[in-house]
Amino acid sequence: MKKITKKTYLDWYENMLFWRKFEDKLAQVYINQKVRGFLHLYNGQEAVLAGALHAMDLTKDKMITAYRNHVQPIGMGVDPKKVMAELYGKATGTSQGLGGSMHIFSKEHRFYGGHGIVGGQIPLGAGLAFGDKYQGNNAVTLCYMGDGAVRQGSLHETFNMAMLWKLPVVFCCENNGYAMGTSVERAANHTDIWKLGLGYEMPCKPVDGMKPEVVAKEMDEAMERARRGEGPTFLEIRTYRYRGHSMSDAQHYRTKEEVAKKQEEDPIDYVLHQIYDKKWATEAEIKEVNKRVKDLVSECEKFAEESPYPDKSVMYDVVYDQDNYPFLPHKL
Ligand SMILES: Cc1ncc(C[n+]2csc(CCOP(=O)(O)OP(=O)(O)O)c2C)c(N)n1
Ligand SMILES: [Mg+2]
Repeated sequence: MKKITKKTYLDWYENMLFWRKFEDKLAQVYINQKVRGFLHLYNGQEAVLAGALHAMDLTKDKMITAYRNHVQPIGMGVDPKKVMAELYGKATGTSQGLGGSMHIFSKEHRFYGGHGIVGGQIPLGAGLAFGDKYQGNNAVTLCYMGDGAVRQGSLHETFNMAMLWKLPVVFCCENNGYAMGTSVERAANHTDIWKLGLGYEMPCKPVDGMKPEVVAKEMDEAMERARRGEGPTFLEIRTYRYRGHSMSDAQHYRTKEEVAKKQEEDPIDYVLHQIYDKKWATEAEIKEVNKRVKDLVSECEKFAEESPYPDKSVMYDVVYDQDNYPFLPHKL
């Protein structure tokens, strides 16, 4: 695995803080109705992404996830200004403003969405891995899903084939405790989600998702296994989402005290403590980082605000179009 150094922690702090503040900004502009539709935020889960990115080979590995998908593409290298613009529905967005919150996508950065159907991305993730194996690319796909998605049939069908064909994929369940308002305890008679891998003899284990170095280590082992041709791994990464399922969630299913208790384990505070403990940065240096983060978030907001909406004419350019399937008169 790439070494975890002072620079890793400093980068983790800056990136995770940026993701957090980027999403806080989204929550704010959503309330002001600049961003519409659904909005599912990632606050609290940042260490899962930070650790995974450390283990990935960002020159060739792929990532796919569900609808809680704004910061992952940024981690993969997509310009955050374009992600913000996509959420605003602006022409400068990652999908020209036509995808919106749940559908961030960048083929160039090997980020394959952004999927609204719970569990829908699981077979697609295996498909990406199948493509890489078939073409001999030695790349690995990281396929995220929520604790709700693991109860979908698509996971089980995919696990079977992924093991049968030893596909280079890491299945990563981000167990944040809830699927909308349904807790893991209410959804199934066992709460050790990682054990679902046992039925397929897939290597599997639970992972502390609040510490990026723990995630990085487990993710690295899984990715290396896939790279050696030994097939998939299933990790249940235990984390927590601080905000509601989406912006319209009144959160009657949990108490404020529960959320506050979990926030005591905050992954960004944790990384900052490591930095201060080891004297890797002074308070003044951290203040500079905080300012950089704040400025970049403002830059993203300004870019999105000032960008134009897509021209109405593109509406018909992005629907399915095939010469011998002429039901719709496109390109009016
Ligand atoms: C097939 C399908 N069923 C139901 C829904 C409605 N729905 C949207 S999100 C969600 C909960 C999923 O929770 P989880 O997988 O734990 O992901 P999280 O939101 O916690 O990230 C449900 C039931 C859907 N989008 N797709
Ligand atoms: Mg969940």
